[in-house]
Amino acid sequence: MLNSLNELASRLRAAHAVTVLTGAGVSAASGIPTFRGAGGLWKHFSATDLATAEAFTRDPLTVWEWYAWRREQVAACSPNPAHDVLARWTRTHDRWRVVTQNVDDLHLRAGTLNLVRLHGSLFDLRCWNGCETPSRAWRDERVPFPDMPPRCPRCGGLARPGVVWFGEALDPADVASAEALTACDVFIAAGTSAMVYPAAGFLHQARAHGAFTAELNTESTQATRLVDVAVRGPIEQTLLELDTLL
Ligand code: BV8
Repeated sequence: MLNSLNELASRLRAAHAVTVLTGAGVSAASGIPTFRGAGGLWKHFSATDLATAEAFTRDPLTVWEWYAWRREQVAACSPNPAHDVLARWTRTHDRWRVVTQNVDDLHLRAGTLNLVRLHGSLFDLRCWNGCETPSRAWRDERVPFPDMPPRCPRCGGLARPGVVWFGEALDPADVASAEALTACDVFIAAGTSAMVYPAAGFLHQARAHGAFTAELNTESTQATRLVDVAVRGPIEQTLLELDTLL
């Protein structure tokens, strides 16, 4: 592990542009269950069951109860050293950037600059009826919600979570920002199973741009065979170690 960490550190020391794609593994040490790990399930539903427009159409209250449960978890926890190291990197290196699949906003709370949030936020809401075009998200950090399910303040209709559900397109502006950041010297897949697209595709694009690629994860993933170095271990530790080598 040490030589792949040293290899990655020497590449980072020489790098101008660095892009880190993060997943649920980065928030695990904050107490947020990952999607595929233990505890990722809510009642007996899987994330891919509930995180769809079909599930919301069928049973909006159950889907809202799941999102309310996740908001309460996130509100009760704090960013961990993995978030802190990445946030400092973005503050001390203009072209070191974070692209996240996480909807917990812990990167924001850690002070990450220029964060690209691919899948939205648990604390943004939108109108389910689309009473406004283009639909604009509004911020709502109240935990718990005074009334369930939450309503659109504009039309009184049902509100929906401001996240990107499976089968829904990502915001083209976020995809374009992330794609531009694949043109980098070092691309790191951090705490992600690299199973969900288009997010998992950015590693391929970075490789095509000739970036040095690395994976930080406790176990091997879909991305392991694609990267130049794979560093095994809890990311809240490996990022701290890596940072001391810079
Ligand atoms: C779309 C928000 C089309 C909601 C999320 C190509 C091939 C195959 C399938 C597709 C494809 N293109 C599109 C698809 C379909 C689908 C998809 O990818 N399906 C997968 C399941 C195969 N993609 C979509 O539906 C996307 N939309 O394609 O639209 C379209 C286009 C135009 C017009 C109309 C439609 C939308 C995808 C976004 C879905 N929303 N989240 C919510 O959160 O409620 S995805 C959600 O799941 C997360 O955001 C994240 O992206 C993903 C979970 O992955 P991870 O974050 O990686 O978490 P996971 O638990 O899996 O892994 C954790 C990892 O951490 C593990 O490896 C573990 O070992 C590691 N770990 C744990 N602890 C630690 C650690 N590592 C280090 N340290 C630790 N301590």
